[in-house]
Amino acid sequence: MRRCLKPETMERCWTRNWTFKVRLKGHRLIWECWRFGLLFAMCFVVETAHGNLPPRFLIDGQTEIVLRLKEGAATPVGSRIYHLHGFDPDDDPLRFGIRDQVGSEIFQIENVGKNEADIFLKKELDREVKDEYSLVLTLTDGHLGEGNFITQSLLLLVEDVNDNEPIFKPYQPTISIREDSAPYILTTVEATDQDEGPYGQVVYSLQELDGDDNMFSITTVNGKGIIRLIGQLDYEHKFLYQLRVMAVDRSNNERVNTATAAILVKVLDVEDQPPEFVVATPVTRISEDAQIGTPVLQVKAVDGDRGINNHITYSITQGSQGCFDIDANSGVVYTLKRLDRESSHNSNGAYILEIMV
Ligand SMILES: [Ca+2]
Ligand SMILES: [Ca+2]
Ligand SMILES: [Ca+2]
Ligand SMILES: [Ca+2]
Repeated sequence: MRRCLKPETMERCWTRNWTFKVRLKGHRLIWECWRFGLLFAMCFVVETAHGNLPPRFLIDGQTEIVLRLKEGAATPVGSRIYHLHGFDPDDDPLRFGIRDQVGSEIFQIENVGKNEADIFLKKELDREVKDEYSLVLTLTDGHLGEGNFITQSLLLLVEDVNDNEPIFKPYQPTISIREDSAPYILTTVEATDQDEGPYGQVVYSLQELDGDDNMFSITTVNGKGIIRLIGQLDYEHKFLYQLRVMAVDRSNNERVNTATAAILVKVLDVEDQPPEFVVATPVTRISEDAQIGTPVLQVKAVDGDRGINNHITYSITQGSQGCFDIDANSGVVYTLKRLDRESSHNSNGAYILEIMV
């Protein structure tokens, strides 16, 4: 440029310089335009994405859907347990679903129309297995992107039904007690019931199977049945009691469930009874010429305490006048010497013997 001294030469140089600058600016212009176009395209894409408005659940201003359903047959499998509504500002068709989690398998969602769905029960509810389900419902309008959903929590509370019977824990089925026992606690039984509240509370009653004597009682204390001996036993009167214990739950507005337990009470004999004669011939006759050792009669006695059955021994305590004796083991009375009907030892030929066992 320093060599362009003449004005026209300078003008030409300036023109070239300007043209160069314009050319330079032209490239930048193209670049800027291209960059602007890219930005515009990106903005357009973003704008298009943001152009969708998300759907929402319509649940009357609640934050959580809470359902209360009775367990068992009271809520049959296949029941429609809830009806869902959704809203989309763009009027997109909606799809409801349920997030896969523990417990979600018992529900089934069926979409109805454009923006509704029904929730059905697929499996019977059992409060004693699971008493509540905390679930997450999903909703999409198809424009939220893969795996993206609007969510809504649903809490299902399973209400109790009296569907369990009391079950007795292992107990002592046979109990032996002495007949001279004073009143005391014989044993304690317990039955458990899985239901809730009164449906699971157990009360006990007692029945004696072949009699109505008030020999035993039962009281319910802290869910247990305390069985007491309250009467005076007598082995010789009765030595076996068959008790039936009934456990009943406290249901007062539904069916009542029961369970029974059988207890056998064996009374042990105590020595409190004298022996008893079971065979005692009141009168017998014998010839006065009978040989010594001739059997005259036989008595038989047993122990009054039948459960003990001690060995019985016999003896003559009075009236033999030296003429009779008795076999201590067999109870056979026999002559000790020759008899004389006219003897002064007897009265009119008769002897009155007193035999003791
Ligand atoms: Ca939408
Ligand atoms: Ca019950
Ligand atoms: Ca129950
Ligand atoms: Ca006895």
